[in-house]
Amino acid sequence: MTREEIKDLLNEAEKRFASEAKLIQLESGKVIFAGDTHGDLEATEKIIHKYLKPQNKLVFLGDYVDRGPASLENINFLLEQKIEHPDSLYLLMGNHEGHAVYNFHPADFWEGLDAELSQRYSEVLAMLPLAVSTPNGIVALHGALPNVSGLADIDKIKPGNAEWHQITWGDWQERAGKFLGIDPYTGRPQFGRGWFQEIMARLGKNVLIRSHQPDAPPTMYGRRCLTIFTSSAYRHYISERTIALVDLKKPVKSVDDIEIEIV
Ligand SMILES: [Mn+2]
Repeated sequence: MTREEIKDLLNEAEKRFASEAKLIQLESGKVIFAGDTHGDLEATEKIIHKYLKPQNKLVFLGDYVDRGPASLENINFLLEQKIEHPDSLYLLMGNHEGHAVYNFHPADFWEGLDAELSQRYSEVLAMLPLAVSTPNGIVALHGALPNVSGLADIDKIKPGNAEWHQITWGDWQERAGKFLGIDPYTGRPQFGRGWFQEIMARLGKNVLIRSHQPDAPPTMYGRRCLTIFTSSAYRHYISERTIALVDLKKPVKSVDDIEIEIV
């Protein structure tokens, strides 16, 4: 794509995201959740070509850029698809889309852009929605659960605030406790079983689908927390790219009610 084409794409995407709430409520059909793709364009294309259909909703859980070989192509392809299929495809925000909001290094995608494009990608990607809710018991987001009193509060979360940081940067640990501190090596906030149970009760949901943490156990907290990851960029942690398929007609009580597929 030329520079002018990229700027046009970002302008169009910006208009689209301006009309979306931070909390996306899906009502019917089959929902396909994809985890972090991190510059793995091949994974993204495979999922889009197989599942982007009128009867499906497709949700990507954030982290489209950095780490993998084709970050620019991956995010541009997803933005084009979003503009073409606004009611079938949803792109949630991950911590890597918030580089300008909360800086980190290394960030090969962001560090490879010039100042003008870096600013435009930052402005547009900071508008991405933060979570998905389904009527059959699921909440989905990038990392950990935010300290909100109910689902409606998610719409009030602003990039950079405490709840935004919990969603986009938060890790889960399979042990007791609520807030377990900041990991000294990664700087990521750590949360335990007590936090999971308390916030899930406030949201009235059974299962959390999230990504962000490729070395996390795939299921935690009595099979109520599912971590999927959909990028080859983390092959040293995970050998398979996973996605999750959910039929909104069936109640979801645990991960056992969700279909996991390898792409
Ligand atoms: Mn992440």
